[in-house]
Amino acid sequence: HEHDHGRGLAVESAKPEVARPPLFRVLLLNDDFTPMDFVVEVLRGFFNLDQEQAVQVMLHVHTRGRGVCGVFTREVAETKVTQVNEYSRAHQHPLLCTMEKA
Ligand code: TYC
Repeated sequence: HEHDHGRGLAVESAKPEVARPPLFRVLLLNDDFTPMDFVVEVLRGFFNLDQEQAVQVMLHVHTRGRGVCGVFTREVAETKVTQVNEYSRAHQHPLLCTMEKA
């Protein structure tokens, strides 16, 4: 049906409730060693933040200990965490990325 928008099997139902997926915050943790510029590059490259947003998040993490890079569905969040941690290790930085349920 053209108004079903692919939800399927609900064409003749009355106002079918549609489940929203659980969301997860992806976090960066502070450490004493990772260069600030590297953290900014990670935030720009993996989380699509512009320079100003990336510096703000990096400084928040630096001063508060942890900070949110973005909020995603489980699979996207897991992929971000893995890719950021692999990238940081490949560059020999101890930067840690993790996730928690929003
Ligand atoms: N604390 C680091 C420094 O002084 C910078 C830093 C910021 C490291 C954020 C990790 O998630 C981080 N060079």
